[in-house]
Amino acid sequence: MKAIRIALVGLAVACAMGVTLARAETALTLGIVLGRSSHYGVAATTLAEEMAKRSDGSFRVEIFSDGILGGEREIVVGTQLGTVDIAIVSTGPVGNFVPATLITDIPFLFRDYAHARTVLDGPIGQAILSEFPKHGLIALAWGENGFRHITTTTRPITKPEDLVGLKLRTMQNSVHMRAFTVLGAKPMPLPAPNIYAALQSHIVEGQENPIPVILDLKFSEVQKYLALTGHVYSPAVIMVSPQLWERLDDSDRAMLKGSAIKAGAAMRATVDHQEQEGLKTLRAAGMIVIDGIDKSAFQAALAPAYAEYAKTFGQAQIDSIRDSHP
Ligand code: EAX
Repeated sequence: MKAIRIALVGLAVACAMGVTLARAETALTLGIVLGRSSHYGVAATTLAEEMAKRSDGSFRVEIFSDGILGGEREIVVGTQLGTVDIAIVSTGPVGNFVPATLITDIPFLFRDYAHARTVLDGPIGQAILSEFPKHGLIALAWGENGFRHITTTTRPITKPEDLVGLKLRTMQNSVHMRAFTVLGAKPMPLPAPNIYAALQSHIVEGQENPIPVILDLKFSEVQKYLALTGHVYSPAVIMVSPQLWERLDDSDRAMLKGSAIKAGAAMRATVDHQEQEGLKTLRAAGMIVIDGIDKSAFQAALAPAYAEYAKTFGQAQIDSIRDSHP
């Protein structure tokens, strides 16, 4: 009893002297499928640094990169279960959990990066993020994966007809898969960590991804052609588990959200940089880059898919995105 009294007096004295008692350190698990130097890695590192700075070191974010926790689908499941605290993933597989994100995956919906970023940071994009909690996920901010292009092993893609019969790895995304089926390809959905081996063993003849992903996963080692189709703008989402969110007070929630927004901005800046530099690197690695592709031919060939998207999402909703201007 006497010892407790002494401890309490000591605590009172310490508080009176304005000594702030250091909070116990909280370690948070963050999952990404790409490497530390990728746009996902930069976002993860930015978020970790921001959290450490804003919390005086009481939050330590442990980054599990390179698909150590599995593909993006597995990372999202882990976030729902609470085994993953923070996830930075493309919207690719997210539509299987939060259908409201699927509209952003429609081919040729976004004109350019400025258009996409304005829409996602505006009311339409924020409304989509607000759909996550009802599906067991807390979305804090949009990141960015980038405009997707097609790489192939043997046949260069210059027009829609070149896709006919092509075994093409896609994300586990129904909007993407429908589009490539309508174009005559054979979509094979695989998690990102499996793409390289599938290309190397010719299980698939091609894949489609933004330049930063093509760089990080070293597809130039197993792909000869890169067709700059830019057929889909691929958003990324920075999300946390409900279990973590419930444990945080309002101040820590604001800190985490602010750190996520900063991470999303760093991700976009990295995409800008890697898009600039990436083509030089990929050409130097031996890839044959096909530019000047007639995107209107792909859009025309996608007409049946667009008719289905209009039924699924509503033409008005699609037009509200397409017609938005920065
Ligand atoms: O999010 O799976 C994909 O093609 C994604 O673009 C990649 O995992 C980065």
